[in-house]
Amino acid sequence: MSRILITSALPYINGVKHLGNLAGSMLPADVWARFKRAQGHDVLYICATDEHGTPAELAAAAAGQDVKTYCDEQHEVQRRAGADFNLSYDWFGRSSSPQNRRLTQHFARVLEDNGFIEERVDRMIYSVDDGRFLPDRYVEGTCPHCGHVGARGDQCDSCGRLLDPTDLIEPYSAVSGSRNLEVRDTRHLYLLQTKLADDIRAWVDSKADWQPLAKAIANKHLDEGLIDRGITRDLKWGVPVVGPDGGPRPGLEGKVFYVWFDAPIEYIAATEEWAEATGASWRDWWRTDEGADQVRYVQFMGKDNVAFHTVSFPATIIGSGEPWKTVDQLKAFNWLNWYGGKFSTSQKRGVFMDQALEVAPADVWRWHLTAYGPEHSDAAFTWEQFQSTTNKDLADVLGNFVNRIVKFTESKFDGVVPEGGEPGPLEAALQADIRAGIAEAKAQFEAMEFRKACQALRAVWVRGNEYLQEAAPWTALKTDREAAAVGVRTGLNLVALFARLAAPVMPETAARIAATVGAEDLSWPEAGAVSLDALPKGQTVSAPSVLFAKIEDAQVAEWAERFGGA
Ligand code: B3M
Ligand code: ZN
Repeated sequence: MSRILITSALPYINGVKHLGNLAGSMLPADVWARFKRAQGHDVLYICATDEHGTPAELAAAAAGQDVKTYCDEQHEVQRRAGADFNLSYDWFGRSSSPQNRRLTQHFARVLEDNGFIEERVDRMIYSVDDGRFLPDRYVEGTCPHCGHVGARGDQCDSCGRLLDPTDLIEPYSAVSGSRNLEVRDTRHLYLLQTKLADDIRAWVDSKADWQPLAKAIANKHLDEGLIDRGITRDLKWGVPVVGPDGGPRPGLEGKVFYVWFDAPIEYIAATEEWAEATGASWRDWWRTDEGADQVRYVQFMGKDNVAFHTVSFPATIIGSGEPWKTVDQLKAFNWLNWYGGKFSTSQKRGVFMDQALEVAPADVWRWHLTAYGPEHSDAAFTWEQFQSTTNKDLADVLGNFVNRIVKFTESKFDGVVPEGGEPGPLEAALQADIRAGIAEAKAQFEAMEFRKACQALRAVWVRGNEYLQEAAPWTALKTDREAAAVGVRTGLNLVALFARLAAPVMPETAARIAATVGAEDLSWPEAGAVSLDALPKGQTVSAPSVLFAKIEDAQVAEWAERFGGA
């Protein structure tokens, strides 16, 4: 049994996340956390809302609320949305917590002590009409790299490059739209990434296990050359910059840390929040001198977040010179597109987590977004594909199998796991194939190849259906009740097994499936030990109410209309 720390990128506080956010970080992290727990490992899955910076301030202003009230409400909304999707966070924290404030200020202090932070007077965009500086997303304009119009001051959504607001061509204020902008002097703290570049590269090179996408993005940023980055902002909401005595820092009064400086630190701080709430220790998860060297740390995120996790956050950690745990495996996802276009929180395009559950149950979404997610390339969401995968994989293959065999047991075998007969060659062949299928699914889950893992699961379910066709207990029953009993018993054992295999992806339905044959074990099955004759004979079974409802064409039409689609 090993200890596994899992984090998924912290969702910005600015509204319920869309399915693309879910598919690219929280959901695969949850599936993997459940897979690892089901194997008996000690898993700690941490997430939080990312509450600082311009996304929070702009969204609060748009909602007509003060930022604190807005964040309090939205944290609760996101917490509930996660719970409704059965995201099994051990803790869902808040980057605005006192723990994160303390830790962020700590990192800034040690980085400065180590010579990696310096004060600089910088030229920043000031909006005359708004009477304020415009950091990050407060400025929009045209991307100097790809020409995308409407790029934000911190990052271009189109080409993914990190930007500085002064890079933008034809900039305008995101608050007022004003183009009456000036560049003015303002004093800020800079993280001297140039001094840390060699150490960061050596660290990236040492991470042999990272997925290719993460490695490629990290190397691209390192090859382009790191620059020293301003890590403070002229904003009201955030972790305040303080002096050595903890009071306002002369010359930097009223400034806060940049959201991307404090957000990843919240991974640690949220663990501290969890530890304080539960009486556990957080240090043995994060300090390599206190046991965290035994921890395997895995991060999940969309590809736009990779540079921050492979370069910027490591700069903070490495520059601190302190023995913090760093990421061992980083799984990055591409974009889930909405009919070829983009999902967008700010433009409310696509399906959002809360609305999704009005359309279909969590497990149906969880399957679709895991089995057909944007893993190795962007993937386009369409209602037609959602209908087709739900009906085929879930209703026809898995749901139908469970229904058919359990109902047949109820009608012909008194609703109990029957005795009698001996497994023969059909069962032996089945067992060999099932064992191989489970080994394949396990290997793919271990490799964090979610689409392939789901394909392997589906193949096992398909094999079960083939077996039932061959064994045909309904036909055998007419001539040979013993032979029929073997087929039924084997089928019911497959039901219990399928539940265990489905559990990481579809936890609620897995429990329902297991319950149909009176089973409760949802641990991950060890392929070599799988038996198809393990259920107690005489055990009562009972058919489920519909496991997976088929999606009708009329529903697809209705949803396309409601959510806008093609
Ligand atoms: N909130 C960006 C995002 O939601 C950002 C991730 C922070 S991870 C420390 O895409
Ligand atoms: Zn661009």
